[in-house]
Amino acid sequence: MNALMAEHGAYDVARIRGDFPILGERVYGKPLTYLDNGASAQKPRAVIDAIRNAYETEYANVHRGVHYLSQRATDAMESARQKVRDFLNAREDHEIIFVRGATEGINLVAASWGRANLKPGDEILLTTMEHHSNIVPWQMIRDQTGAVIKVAPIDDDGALVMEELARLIGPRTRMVAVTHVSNALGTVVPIADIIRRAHAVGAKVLIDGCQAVPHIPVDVQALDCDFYVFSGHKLYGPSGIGVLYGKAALLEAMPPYQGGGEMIETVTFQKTTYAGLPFKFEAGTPHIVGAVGLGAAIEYLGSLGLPRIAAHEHELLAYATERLAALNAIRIVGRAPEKAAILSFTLDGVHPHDIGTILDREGIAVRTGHHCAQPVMDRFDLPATVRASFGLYNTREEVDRLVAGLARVQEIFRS
Ligand code: 7TS
Repeated sequence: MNALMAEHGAYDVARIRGDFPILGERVYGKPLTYLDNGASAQKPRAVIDAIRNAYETEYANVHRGVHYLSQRATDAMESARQKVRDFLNAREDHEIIFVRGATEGINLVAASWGRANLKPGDEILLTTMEHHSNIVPWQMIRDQTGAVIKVAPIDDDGALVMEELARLIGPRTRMVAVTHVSNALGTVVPIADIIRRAHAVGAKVLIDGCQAVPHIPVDVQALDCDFYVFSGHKLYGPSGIGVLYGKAALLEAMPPYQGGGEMIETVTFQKTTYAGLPFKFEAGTPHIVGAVGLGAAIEYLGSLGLPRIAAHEHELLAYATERLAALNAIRIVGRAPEKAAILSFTLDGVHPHDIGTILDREGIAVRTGHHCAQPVMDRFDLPATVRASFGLYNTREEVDRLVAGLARVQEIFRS
């Protein structure tokens, strides 16, 4: 921590909150307590200004125009691609494909890589704690190819059962698609170990990094993963933009996912040849300003230092876990030894939606429901949980407000 402090100074959360205009809003006359960062994080002024500046001063369609503004817009978008490459430590800019979000990134790999590589009986390995967006695309490709889906289980704490996972990786495994951090439980998955085991049998690995990149520095070369996806909006950037990283050799061998403008080299009615990477996978006009906004978000995170953000959130999660555990009748769902920024729980006798509604009246935004991870809910025999998910601007005081809100819920349901 000392080296980090020396580089960036102390982590001044009050000052950092000032970077996020929306945090000054009031909700039902109460200060906003935003604890739904796992769904979408709020945007710092640096991102909002970058979006505004892009529309006001450097907006035109990209990659096709010879005119000045088109060049400016193209440069801005390609500079964002370089920022993403640095952020993930990818080897090449063209290994970064801009997509709509993690969902589209996974669909792209499942459809393009899956159709080209999966045969009947080939196995796709998932885990119980995948978000639906890392389940459904694989089921769709399974149904088209005759591949088989296997599922690695989790234990009562919400940790992956590694011995079972190791047993499920075998000579028929072609793809292992796992989340880096569970959105419903907060579990940090030991992906380096999984990647090693998968590669030992020649399988490819896709990591769903949606819930990881806002909290954990990622180095795709050190990890040696084949694909890594994330969404901009959970990383303090805009919605409608996300990233698929893929190793160049794999992406080059994959057929296009969608056809259209931007992704071609030449077109006749007889035959079309495709553009090289990354454009082969970016059909149509992209979310130009979204990419610029994502680049600004990555720069902003870099200015704070991801390890410092992680340390702050870790401390907050430990504090929140301790305070909630001390409350009567609260059950914390997800107690894996390694967790990031997510606290899921239930309260005996009260439906999560009622808890969410009462907290909302106190200005506290949490998420309630199955969190698009129904297999996790089934595993714990629950219809839903309440989820508080922390971001770089949350404070201990906000945790105290959450605890007071929960006491209020208990009071209402006792009377
Ligand atoms: N993977 C994980 C682990 C996620 O948490 C989410 C979104 C997705 C994929 C899909 O991301 P998208 O940007 O393409 O929609 N998770 C959540 C959530 O936990 N609450 O709302 C969205």
